Amino acid sequence: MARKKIALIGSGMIGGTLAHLAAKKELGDIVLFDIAEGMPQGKALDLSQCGPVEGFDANITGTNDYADIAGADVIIVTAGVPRKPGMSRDDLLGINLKVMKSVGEGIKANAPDAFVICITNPLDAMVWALREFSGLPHNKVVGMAGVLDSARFATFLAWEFGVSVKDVNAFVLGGHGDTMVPVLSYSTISGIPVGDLAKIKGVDAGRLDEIVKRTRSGGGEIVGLLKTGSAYYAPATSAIAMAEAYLGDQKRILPCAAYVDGKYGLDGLYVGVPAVIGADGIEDVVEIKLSDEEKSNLKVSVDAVEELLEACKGLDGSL
Ligand code: TXD
Repeated sequence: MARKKIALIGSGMIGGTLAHLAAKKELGDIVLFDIAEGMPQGKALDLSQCGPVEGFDANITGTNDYADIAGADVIIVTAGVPRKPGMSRDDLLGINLKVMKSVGEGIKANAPDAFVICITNPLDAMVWALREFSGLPHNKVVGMAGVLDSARFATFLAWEFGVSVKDVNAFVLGGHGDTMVPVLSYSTISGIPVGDLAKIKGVDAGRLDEIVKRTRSGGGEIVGLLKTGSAYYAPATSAIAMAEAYLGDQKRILPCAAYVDGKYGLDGLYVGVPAVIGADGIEDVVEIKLSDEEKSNLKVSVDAVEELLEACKGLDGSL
């Protein structure tokens, strides 16, 4: 059986980390693509030289030519620009929308059978646009945010309760951004609902609220500390978990920005929901019961995503 091929569109901070993780785990051969000339080639060379030390077997190459992603099994997209001081959200949207157009066309022409994981922000709108521009089936295009947001939530819960992070199963729904919905009622520690353990351990509701707020602004907290960029280790490892679920037909239920049409009362848009990832890509979306408050929080989040989609349609007439 031929080795799998992983194409990384965007070879910046997350792209480089993705390549390292994918190589270490020997998920397949890796192609780093970027518009910056020399940079993906340089990173590929540097990463290749980790092989003898770390003992992994993967061919890692860098390119500026979409033809080199041909036949990719998995594509992870981080291409785009980050928001810079003075740039409005709409400015960012306009620039990254154009990037999604070129990436979508590159995928359509060269690797239409791939499972595509989008990471570029604003995530819920970019994954939708990438699907539109690539023309791939909805089950083969997904956004990464929920795995990361739940990992942040789980980290903060583990710290608060003084337990191993391995035992925390934290649950986040909705769009990636300030309106995301960390769902405490579905978050457990070794199967014990967080609310119950909070009572046992004397953690009050106000403290849990603070953890939810910190989760919502988890990305911003890191940007504030790094000053020159955003998080990349945890985003990369989260996307790799999704890629592994697909490549290994694992049927994992992971929170992802998946296409939802019908469930949760939604009418064809990408938003964070628990989704089953297996060999067919997104094989199912799990519709869980929500309290009235969670429902209304999800609505706020979905409204924010819809607003972004309208803005995208205004910026590109083909959408
Ligand atoms: O949870 C999530 N989804 C996220 C999203 C968590 C963290 C960061 N998130 C977003 O990922 C972030 O807001 C960015 O939109 C992406 C990528 O973040 P990264 O930190 O890797 O950004 P870099 O280092 O700026 O890398 C982006 C690369 C850079 O090398 C550019 O030259 C390249 O993208 N780029 C392109 N590549 C291909 N094609 C085009 N058109 C292009 N334009 C820029």
